[in-house]
Amino acid sequence: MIERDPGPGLPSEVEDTTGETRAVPLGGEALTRRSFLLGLGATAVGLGALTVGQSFAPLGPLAVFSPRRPSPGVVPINRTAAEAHVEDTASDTAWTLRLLHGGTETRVSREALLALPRTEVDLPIACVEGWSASARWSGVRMSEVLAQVGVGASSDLRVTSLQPRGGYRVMDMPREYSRDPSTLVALGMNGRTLSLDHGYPARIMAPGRPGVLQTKWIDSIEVLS
Ligand SMILES: Nc1nc2c(c(=O)[nH]1)N[C@H]1C(S)=C(S)[C@@H](COP(=O)(O)O)O[C@H]1N2
Ligand SMILES: [Mo]
Repeated sequence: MIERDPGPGLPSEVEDTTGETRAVPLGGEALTRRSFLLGLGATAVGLGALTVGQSFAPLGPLAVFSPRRPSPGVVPINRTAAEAHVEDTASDTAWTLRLLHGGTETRVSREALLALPRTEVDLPIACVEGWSASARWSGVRMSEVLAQVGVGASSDLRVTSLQPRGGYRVMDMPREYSRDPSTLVALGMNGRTLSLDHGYPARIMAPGRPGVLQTKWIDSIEVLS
């Protein structure tokens, strides 16, 4: 299997200041049909806009001519909201993030999350299927979310997805990640609201973890210890 090291993913190490997204397919990658359409969209802007809506970021000249990143593209969608059976639950305006801590549950609306201090980080999604793609993510630091319910950042967490079943429904996050200032409950990508397929209403983005742990469509965050 071909894998590209995404690096430690620190914000300073990703030179994407344009807000553009670049995918680097590494061969042998089973891109979804939608991702394929996204690729087409890069050369046919009108079609792309119609086809992919929020997921599409127009490519500028820098992306085309950059010698270091010769393959312009977008962040592929590993599994769509439809495929994960979350279209209804994830687009429900009554959605709340459920914070489970010390035997209690606190529900935080998306509006309330948006009202918290916002952080932006450049982080790659590195999928074991053989691609890595960087984007600028905006959201609320995990430490800030935990602080809302009086929980210290240095906590072991269990994150669940709205996804009803499947191996990526539950993700454990050790404290070294939850306390990292780059670990976000992400609400936006490349200057836009997160698209449904990229994890709306909220997803995890953490540095130095494989794509499989960047949980989309968050339902709950449980404080384990
Ligand atoms: N709930 C959920 N989260 C998920 C997945 C999933 O199938 N379900 N796929 C994971 C994998 S394998 C990858 S590589 C990334 C892809 O994120 P993207 O689709 O926004 O690029 O999401 C991760 N988060
Ligand atoms: Mo992945």
